[in-house]
Amino acid sequence: MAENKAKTKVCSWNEWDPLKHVIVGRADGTQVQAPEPAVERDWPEYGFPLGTYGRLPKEMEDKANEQLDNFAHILEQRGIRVDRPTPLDFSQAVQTPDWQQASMFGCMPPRDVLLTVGNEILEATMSCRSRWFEYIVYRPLLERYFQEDPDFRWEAAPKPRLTERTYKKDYWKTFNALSEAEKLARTKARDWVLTEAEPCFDAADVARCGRDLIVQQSTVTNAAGISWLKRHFRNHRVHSVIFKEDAPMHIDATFVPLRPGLALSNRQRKPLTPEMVELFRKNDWQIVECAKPAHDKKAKLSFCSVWLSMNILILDPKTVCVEASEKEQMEQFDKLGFEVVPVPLWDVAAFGGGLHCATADVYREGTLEDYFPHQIPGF
Ligand code: ABU
Repeated sequence: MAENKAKTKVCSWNEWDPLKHVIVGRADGTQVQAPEPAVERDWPEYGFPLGTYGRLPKEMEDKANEQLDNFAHILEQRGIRVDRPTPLDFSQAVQTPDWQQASMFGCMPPRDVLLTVGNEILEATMSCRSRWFEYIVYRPLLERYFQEDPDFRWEAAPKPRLTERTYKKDYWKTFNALSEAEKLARTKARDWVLTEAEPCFDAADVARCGRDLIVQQSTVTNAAGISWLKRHFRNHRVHSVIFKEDAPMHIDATFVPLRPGLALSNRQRKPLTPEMVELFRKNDWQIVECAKPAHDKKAKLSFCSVWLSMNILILDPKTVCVEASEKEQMEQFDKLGFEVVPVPLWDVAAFGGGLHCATADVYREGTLEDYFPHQIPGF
């Protein structure tokens, strides 16, 4: 791909303004992570039983990269500037003074690490030891943006210690033995693997709607992380939300704002909390349930769900990229008045996600707006 010499402007306030510049991840060297308190992988059917780890198969990596390169090309053909991260050797062991971790993860879902709000890009804390150093793959880009855009605010949330205090001991061992009802009871109690010892969040738990940031508390984002975001984004209203899902991770396959007045909601992870319904109702937003996903089970070696069907990239309020196998989801967007751009990306699922996960906004043409002038006290 020819190097793009265009000068940079960093700014993006929401998920739908016209997209002009974006980062697209790469599959190179992605690992099935070594076990750690935050993550346990157990995929004996695919050669990775509990306790084993290592690089995803080369043929899977090649297919994923082919689809990511094609996605980047589709965006460039539409005049959108695309930047890519710089992979590291993710098989290497990493350590801080507090812990050692036998492998890293990869550089596919930039959305998990980078949160763009206005002219700021915030590096998220992350909550897995294997992903603690992942910000490094984006540093060449962020350094360049910093040099080229005098208004770019480059921020990093406090790096968490991720000691034993950060995690509930043996959380996944007991969780996996629970019934579905017991798992959902844990969700209701916001009782997941993270303690509240220190702020932790992934950027992909945030849905941006101008002055309002909808933040999901999840297995990777704790209440302290949301509190940190509230204190950091003082000119925004940060709403902490949960959905009916047993092990939530990232809001972008559960609740997706599409354009002013319209949002897409997961048809299974419901009902939404009353405060959330009320906020959207009071401000004349319509919430529609997503279509039926094309796949009935997770992709091979993927920790992401079939709800990647609604993990879309909005190019502007009338145009949306949808994974190419998701026929019903594409039809729904067509009926909602969108031009649909089909993008094959299912082979990327094992590398951390779908079209929204695979990207991070650098620039969308638009301004900060208040789409929710009528607020709900205490929410
Ligand atoms: N990172 C998005 C994946 C969320 C999900 O699998 O539902």
